[in-house]
Amino acid sequence: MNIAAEPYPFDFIPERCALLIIDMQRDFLEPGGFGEMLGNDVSQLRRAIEPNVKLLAAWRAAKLRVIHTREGHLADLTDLHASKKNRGSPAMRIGDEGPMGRILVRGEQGHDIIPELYPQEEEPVVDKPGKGAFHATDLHDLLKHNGICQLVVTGVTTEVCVSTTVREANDRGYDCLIVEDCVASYFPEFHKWSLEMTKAQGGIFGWVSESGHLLGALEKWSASTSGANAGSAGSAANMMVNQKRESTGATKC
Ligand code: TIU
Repeated sequence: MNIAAEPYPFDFIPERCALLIIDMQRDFLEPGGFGEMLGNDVSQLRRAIEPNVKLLAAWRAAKLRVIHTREGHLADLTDLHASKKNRGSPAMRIGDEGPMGRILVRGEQGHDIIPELYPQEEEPVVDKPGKGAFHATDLHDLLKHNGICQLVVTGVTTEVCVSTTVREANDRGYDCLIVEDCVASYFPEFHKWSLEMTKAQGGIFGWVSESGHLLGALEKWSASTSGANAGSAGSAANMMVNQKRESTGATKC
């Protein structure tokens, strides 16, 4: 199934594709967290919430794989490099007590995903200490075990954790599509150029599209499988892989 995208249409294989939502955490999107501590205007990111809500609802309705990530550190900060802790000169640092609990520490309120996009029980949440979602996590194994070779990537921020993750994924053989209206940055120009860099040179890191195109494709997919893929996302999707690959001629992954 082709999805309109740049630099050219994306060959969407729904049952082999996961929606990867990067770091939609209170620490980045709400005042008093890590994002604001770094000197950023967190309101810049909120425009991505509503398009993500719609895309996530459609993805869930289609019973396809959803994975969330969170950036953060262990309570004892043993996974926090001194370089990350000491970078810049913020008034508060990772691990300090803020209005939403200890900044960027797992288990604290600020570290959690915003209520609008809260993960459902069957949706894996990958906790990562770095910017990329593959570094020091089991994401690659999780994707391989679930037969996933394509990623539709959303979340924050475009040029930091989204871009780092897409670059990591690209080097591991995944086809990535970034959803332009579902990613956001504290710096609009970095957002723009990060997307430009992704799709330049024939899609050097991947594809860029808009949520409207994905919603249309998901609707078609749901209609074509109506009822056949009911049940848990993983098992239903896996059972349909071979049959669908034959019928679509998809041999890319
Ligand atoms: N500072 C910034 O733009 N982003 C981060 O620190 N983390 C993520 O992008 N998630």
